[in-house]
Amino acid sequence: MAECIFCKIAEKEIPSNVVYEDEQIVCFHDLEPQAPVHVLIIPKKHMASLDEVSEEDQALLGHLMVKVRDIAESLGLENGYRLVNNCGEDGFQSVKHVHFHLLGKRKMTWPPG
Ligand code: IU
Repeated sequence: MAECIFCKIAEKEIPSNVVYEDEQIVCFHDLEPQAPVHVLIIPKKHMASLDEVSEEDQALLGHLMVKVRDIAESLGLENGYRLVNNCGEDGFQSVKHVHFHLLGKRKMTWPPG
């Protein structure tokens, strides 16, 4: 999608600090980290939010989920982590391209803000 900043990151039109990449997904460091480790995991395919995915995205999103453990391990998160998806206005989603925040290396609290 031409104006999507995360599509541009996925296509390397905008530089990012990439942690993991394969043919379907990219993981890169968040520009404004909210924890000692804070990366974003995105599908390369543009999808605006989890509210707008379709059945044909099932394998891609399943692939992304299965890779979370490997990415967390590569970042030294053996003590646990939090995986977050903000969806829509009430979910505080600011970038309209599906992304999962992977946060770690600090003790999280609940409920989230
Ligand atoms: P949100 O779930 O849409 O609210 O989070 C978007 C995140 O994307 C947020 O943590 C930003 O710091 C992050 N981000 C980034 O890492 N690089 C960018 O170019 C932009 C946002 I725009």
